Amino acid sequence: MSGIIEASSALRKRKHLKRGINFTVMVVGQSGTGRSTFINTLCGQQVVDVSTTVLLPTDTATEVELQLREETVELEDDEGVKIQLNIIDTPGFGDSLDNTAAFEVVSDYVRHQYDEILLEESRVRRNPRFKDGRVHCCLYLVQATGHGLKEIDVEFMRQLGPLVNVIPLVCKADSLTPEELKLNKRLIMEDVARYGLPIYDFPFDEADVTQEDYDTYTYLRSILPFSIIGSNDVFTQAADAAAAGGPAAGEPQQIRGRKYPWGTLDVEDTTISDFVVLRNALLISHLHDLKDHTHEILYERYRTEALSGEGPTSGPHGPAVTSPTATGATGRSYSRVAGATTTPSAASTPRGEPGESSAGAPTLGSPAGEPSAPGAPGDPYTARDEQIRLEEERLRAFEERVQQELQLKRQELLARERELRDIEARLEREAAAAGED
Ligand SMILES: Nc1nc2c(ncn2[C@@H]2O[C@H](COP(=O)(O)OP(=O)(O)O)[C@@H](O)[C@H]2O)c(=O)[nH]1
Ligand SMILES: [Mg+2]
Repeated sequence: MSGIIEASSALRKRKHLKRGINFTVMVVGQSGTGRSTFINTLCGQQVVDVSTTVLLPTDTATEVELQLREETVELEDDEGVKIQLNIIDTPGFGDSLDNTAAFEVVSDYVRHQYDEILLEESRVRRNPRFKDGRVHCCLYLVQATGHGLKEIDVEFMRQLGPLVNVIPLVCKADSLTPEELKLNKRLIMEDVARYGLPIYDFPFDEADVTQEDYDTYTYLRSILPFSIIGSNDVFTQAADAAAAGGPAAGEPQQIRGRKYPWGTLDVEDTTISDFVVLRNALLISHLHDLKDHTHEILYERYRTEALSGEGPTSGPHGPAVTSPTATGATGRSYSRVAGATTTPSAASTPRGEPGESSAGAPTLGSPAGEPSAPGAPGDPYTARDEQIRLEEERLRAFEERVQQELQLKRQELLARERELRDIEARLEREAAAAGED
């Protein structure tokens, strides 16, 4: 079946061959589920140091700060297609008793990227160096338990599903027997259906796809959630004599695997996990689908709601994320700023109510018990004022940026003028010296 996935690499757009494709994936899951190991496995290199993803407890014992740690890796496949893979790890996720704040950090980050695009779109002159930081896919790691989803899983997918392409994974698939894994997958999908969780289930337009693509889509849907096995270790071992098309029998072969007392397991073995299928879908066959879905459906909905001032998506989300700070040669790190997580309205407007996943904008006058604006629960007038305030804030931020740009341009011109004057003076001096000779 993986042949079908590989064959559909024809879907890839050739124009990206030279330029490289920018693709952003966020990996979310409770600590210990194997997030970092999965990232290293996906990238085929040590991108995240497993031992240094230390959890930093904050002032209270039950609160653990969630960090968003971004790394960029350049991947190139055998056809020379380059992918700038931005991968965001989420150390600290799910480690608090109350995970509301962690959900907010993630959703604020996603919204912030949309806000940046919105702002960029409204510029008279585009910034040629603008980087589209939108998250194209959020891989959500569900613990392999043999049961269905836990409350934290349901809540996360419910809240983030309308904003970003969430794909559920069952991690550490090697800890379940094949039957247990099958049951685990079925129970997870039953929960997804029961709670109406808006996951990315490889949607497609039947009228628009070839038979081959149709088979790929339906196959990918049928194996959701993808089961994965991760490893940080690469071993050299003799190739399996039965391996068709691979190195000759007996020839040493590098495998990324896990060593057990009874033997070594290859994470790329398609008979024991869906890792290779997932990697191909993510980085080859469905990379553009994920990007298109992000732009055409998710961002478009966000944009409509933000500009019409409707729904929970309105309002700037900039303060949620600190500006990027260098964490080394490869990456950037975002961490939550205490006390400056969201604007009051964005934080207090309830999100993720059942049914919210549809494009319909939830009303601003919030349901009972949930304040829609500070100090005035459910008051539509206060909500309207709040909305106006947010719009004003957005405009102010925009104005500030324009001012900064102007200032920069002015300084550039002044510097240029000084340079020209210097050149002029030097030429005059040289001419005078030449005259004296
Ligand atoms: N059995 C098994 N263990 C795994 C797998 N992936 C990661 N681990 C182990 O789980 C532990 C936590 O992994 P890590 O990647 O640090 O998890 P994180 O806290 O979610 O980033 C480490 O000891 C890993 O070796 C897997 O697929 N199977
Ligand atoms: Mg980690």
